[in-house]
Amino acid sequence: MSSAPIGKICVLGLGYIGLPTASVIASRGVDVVGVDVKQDVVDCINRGEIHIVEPDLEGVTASAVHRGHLRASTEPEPADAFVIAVPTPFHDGKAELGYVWSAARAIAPHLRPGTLVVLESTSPPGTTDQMTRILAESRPDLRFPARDGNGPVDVNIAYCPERVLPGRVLTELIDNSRVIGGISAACSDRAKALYRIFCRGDLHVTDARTAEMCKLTENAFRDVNIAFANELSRVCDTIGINVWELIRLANQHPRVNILQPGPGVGGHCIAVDPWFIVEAAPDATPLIRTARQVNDDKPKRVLGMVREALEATRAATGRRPTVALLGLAFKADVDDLRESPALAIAETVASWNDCETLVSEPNIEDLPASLSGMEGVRFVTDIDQTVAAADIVVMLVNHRPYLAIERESLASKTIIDTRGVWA
Ligand code: SAJ
Repeated sequence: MSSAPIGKICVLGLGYIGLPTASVIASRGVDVVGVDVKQDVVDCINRGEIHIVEPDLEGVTASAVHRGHLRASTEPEPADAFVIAVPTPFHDGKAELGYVWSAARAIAPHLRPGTLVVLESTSPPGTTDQMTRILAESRPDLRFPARDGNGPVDVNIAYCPERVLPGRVLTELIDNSRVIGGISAACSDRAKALYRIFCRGDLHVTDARTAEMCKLTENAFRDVNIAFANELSRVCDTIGINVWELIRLANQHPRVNILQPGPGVGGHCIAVDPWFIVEAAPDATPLIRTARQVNDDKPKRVLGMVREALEATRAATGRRPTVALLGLAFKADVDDLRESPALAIAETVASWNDCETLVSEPNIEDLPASLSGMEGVRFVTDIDQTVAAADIVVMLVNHRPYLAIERESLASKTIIDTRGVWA
């Protein structure tokens, strides 16, 4: 094993995780080359700009680029360490690991004795072992680690999942503790040296499969707990109890901490990762699978409420109702629409074409393609005017600007509050 200093790092994938990671490491004075298959992303970063929304990231990236520590490219190049942060989407009941295998094949020619390879992408248990096999096949001239082997190796390999919360990535990247799962103990030690460059949190060492499963477990834990809150909201609707008050009171118990119901669970992590566990052990996961289904069912229930409110308004006024949909993002104060239940609800309401649909989303400039040009749908920016014009107000995302809406302005409206803002 080499304990040579890590002087140059190549980060593959410049998305929501790879770009902040590359920028933060470069801000510590280490040379970083970030690799992405998209030329426009590479060009954007090389200008010192960023292509995603994340507080404070633009300044860190710009300064790293201008000081010459961060560069982007479409091709990997030789480095002391490679960090793979490419997407691992889930389609048709299976994790798609093609981007990980492509990244492994792309870096294989650049490996040399002493190189460290860390996989950060959310992955099913066994992915890091499989990646090691692919690298070993590509480079028979080098010695690779084995789970139970202690012999000398040329390349160290580890799994280290990210844990950062969108919207707080820069602080969490530095302060959160991390789990590092080396293929061998020596690999973990080498990976620790990499994360010590920028991470102030504790670095907990385990094996690669446990680290892979740990990431999935954290997100499945949150999903199951949100499902509990969403199921409670359904129970409360059925028996006529205010779920927000109920949860607030139950949470006074010293060992109870219920999460918040919502319009469904979105984003590219919590709504996806639990399926990796279900795929790994389909017969052992009735709870995790059901939680996913409870959360996936929530947007349909919200749509049922909107449909009812539209019919009641039409019956009472004899005209086409106006509905205001507040928020499209997958959660508060981000611009990310991926897997967003709010967006899915807006798309369905728009497709009915039986109301005027006013769509507000303070974190984007215009309607997304799936809504723009649809009959009866309008993107609005003035929140008070929007509320004033609506018969039905649907609170989908508790973005900060919505918290200033005056209660009195809602007095004559039908309110569907999926976030408990006005509970
Ligand atoms: N949500 C609720 N009720 C709640 C909390 C969240 O309905 O009480 C909804 C949100 O509105 C959103 C979804 O759940 O639609 C997910 O939001 P989130 O804030 O819980 O999580 P993410 O997806 O932004 O980030 C998660 C985090 N994981 C955990 O907290 C266990 C983060 O630390 C991970 O790094 C990230 O997934 C990831 O990349 O895996």
